[in-house]
Amino acid sequence: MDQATSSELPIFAEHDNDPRALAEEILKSLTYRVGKDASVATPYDWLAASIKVVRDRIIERWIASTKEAYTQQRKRVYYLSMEFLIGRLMRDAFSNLGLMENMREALKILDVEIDVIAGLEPDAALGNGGLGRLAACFMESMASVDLPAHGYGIRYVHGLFRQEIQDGWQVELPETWLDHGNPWEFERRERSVEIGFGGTVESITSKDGRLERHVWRPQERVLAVAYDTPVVGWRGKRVNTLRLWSAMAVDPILLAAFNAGDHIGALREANQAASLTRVLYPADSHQAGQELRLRQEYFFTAASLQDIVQRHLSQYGDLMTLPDKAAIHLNDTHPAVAIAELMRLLMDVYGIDFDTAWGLTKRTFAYTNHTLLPEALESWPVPVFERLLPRHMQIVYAINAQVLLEARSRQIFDDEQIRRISLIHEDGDRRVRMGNLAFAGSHSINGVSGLHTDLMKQTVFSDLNRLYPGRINNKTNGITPRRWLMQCNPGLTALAREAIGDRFLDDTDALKELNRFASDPAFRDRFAAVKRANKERLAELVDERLSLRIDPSALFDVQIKRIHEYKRQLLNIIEAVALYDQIRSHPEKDWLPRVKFLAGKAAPSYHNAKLIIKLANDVARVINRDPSVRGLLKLVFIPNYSVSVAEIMVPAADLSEQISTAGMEASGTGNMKFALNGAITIGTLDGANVEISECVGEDNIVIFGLKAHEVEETRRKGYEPRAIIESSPELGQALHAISSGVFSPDDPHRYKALVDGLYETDWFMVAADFDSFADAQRRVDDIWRNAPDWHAKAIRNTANVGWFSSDRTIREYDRDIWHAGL
Ligand code: 26V
Repeated sequence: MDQATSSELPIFAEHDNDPRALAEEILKSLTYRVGKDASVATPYDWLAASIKVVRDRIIERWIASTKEAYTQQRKRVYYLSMEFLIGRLMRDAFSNLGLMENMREALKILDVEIDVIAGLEPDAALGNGGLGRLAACFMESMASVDLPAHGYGIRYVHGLFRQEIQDGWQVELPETWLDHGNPWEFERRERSVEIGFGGTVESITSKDGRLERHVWRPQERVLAVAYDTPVVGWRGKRVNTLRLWSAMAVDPILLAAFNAGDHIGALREANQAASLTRVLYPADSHQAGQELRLRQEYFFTAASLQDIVQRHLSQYGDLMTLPDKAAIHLNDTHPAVAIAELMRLLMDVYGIDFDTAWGLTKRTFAYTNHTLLPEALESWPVPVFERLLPRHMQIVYAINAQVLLEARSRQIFDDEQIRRISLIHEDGDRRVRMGNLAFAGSHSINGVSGLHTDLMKQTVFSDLNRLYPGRINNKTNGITPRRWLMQCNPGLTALAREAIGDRFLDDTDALKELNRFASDPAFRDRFAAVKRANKERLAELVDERLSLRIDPSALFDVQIKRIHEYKRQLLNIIEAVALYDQIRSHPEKDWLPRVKFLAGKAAPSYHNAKLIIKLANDVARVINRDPSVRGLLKLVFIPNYSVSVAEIMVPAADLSEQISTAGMEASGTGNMKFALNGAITIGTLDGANVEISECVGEDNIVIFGLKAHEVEETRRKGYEPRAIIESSPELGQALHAISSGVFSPDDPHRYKALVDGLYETDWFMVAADFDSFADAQRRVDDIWRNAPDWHAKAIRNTANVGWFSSDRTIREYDRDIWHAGL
């Protein structure tokens, strides 16, 4: 390219990034931008001052990147997501700009320890789990591979709740990430847009009685105010924008006038408006069902679409070219109402006919599905949808008529299949199926792992896939290696650079060169030393937070993720109980010291998930205090799991637990983070575990349990968990201990219903997989006994999972879906 690229910054002065110059700049920043003198500055002040110094450098590249997309008329990607689980931004920004070490030095000159102030930055926890973290990794990768992209979402005042463990139970407390201000965001009042809700639809007819157009007259209006955060790519190549919308009353003064001088009423209304973006919904497996959730979805979607259409029109002046210049991506169905909203804008505002609008819409949108769990598939009761979005309801009906017409004309579908294709679920209560809307309105529908995509074709979308063949495609998830290797594991990064040079920093496939070091005893020792140091850091955290001493030479066995029955933390805990029993009854055997770590949040309304947390804590209390265990087994539940906690736990893990019921975990991304950091996976052939196994080779992963098709067959033929439990003494004893109150003497029946559920239904096949899991754990023990062999396998994990970089994933999205010309 000979045009101005984002790295050429002719209009800006050169910055001096020498530590001394940076130190001076930080002092100035502290004085003039934070308004403090060094003698009274708090660590928070130093944090703000430091961020602002680096921010200046970011802003310049940000402006240049924005200009480049404009002048080069580049196609832009718009990633619409209800969640962006970003975590901290400081380390990310400093390190992607290559300023980490100089800033460390600069702060040292000022007597400030960078790690101390870095620890003060709150996590931006604007997401629940996998889907939100994926959006954050994608934002970083899109900037890193130089793709002009905008993320659109919601600026929740309260992110995912803070979890406290009180007496072993999860207690949810509000999260307040904005308390000390947010130096990364820029409020853009000038980009505010009005969003309507409710009201009526007027049909305008021409003189000759022909229907001309529809005018939606909303009853309520809320202002969406944009807050922009720069997203810095690797080596500062490009800086993209994450635009989060915040809700506000349209105009309190006007409101008051409108309310005929009723100021209290106006205030109440203003408050109500702002409450729209107050809090993130904390359930990630259950259809929320509340109207507020649908309001949130429409609010951020409509604001984003106005923004996108406005930007396109101001640059190109013609909506016919929208699909050539804009790719709008739906991160799950949460923003799927965007399809109806774009249709409304095209038809009602810009006067485009239905057929043309529908063609443009389909060419513009693409949709990613992230779960097959039926209870997580979104649908809205028609009466709610209609009351809140009357015009969109009409448009959904019109789209549905078109889809059903196409389906019927194919003459290959029976009535039942036609019913399944319909955007409206008609059995009992009528509901709008958001998945079907997203499918119908997109040219591409992708799953997030090979297995998940296959299952999508066979299950939820089998009929739609027959109606619109070729739309479904796979894009196996990825993770950003900047956060999940270079930043969280500087020791391993330094060791790899020494061994194979720097190429892997730009292309993780180059990690393959580490394979030849797997058999090098000296390298293995250094690899083991890095792991050991990471484990010591985690042990310190456990001591600090829980006053519990753990031995860093023990095997660190880690399962960290949302608490869900399908993820089977229960299987893991039951196995710990069985092992505890074995250690006590066979003290003569050569048991290996093991520490089992669990962490994760449960949806506040998810009874069994919360009970599983309590069980983990009850079992931990008993095992950790029992002298007859001689410290050979410890169970640790780390409270308030977050991105920042993961950044400490992932590099410290020896064993990665990825043990979901096969067919239920769409992909998993934690599995990739662990493997990249040299943990061995114990897992089922579920989600991306399948592909991890292919990459690292069967000898370097421990696979157990039923396969997805076997789970399905077993269920179909009639699964009888009781018989299985009765034939497995280890399992039977462990379950008996749990249900009879061995771990809950204060309330012996606490776990009775939970355990009875395993005997009676066991939907997640804990019993079916137990023996296989326990055997697999003993295979893990055997590998661990041979330390050089363990480390060789661990090295091969790091070496062979470079493919799971989200840079690769993003390039595939661009190649097959967005066509933004990478
Ligand atoms: C559903 C709902 C329902 C309404 C209330 C709020 C809410 C929030 C999230 C969800 C969907 C969660 C789906 C999800 O997170 N799926 C995960 O996506 C990861 C990224 O693709 C993938 O690795 C995980 O396997 C998958 O569980």
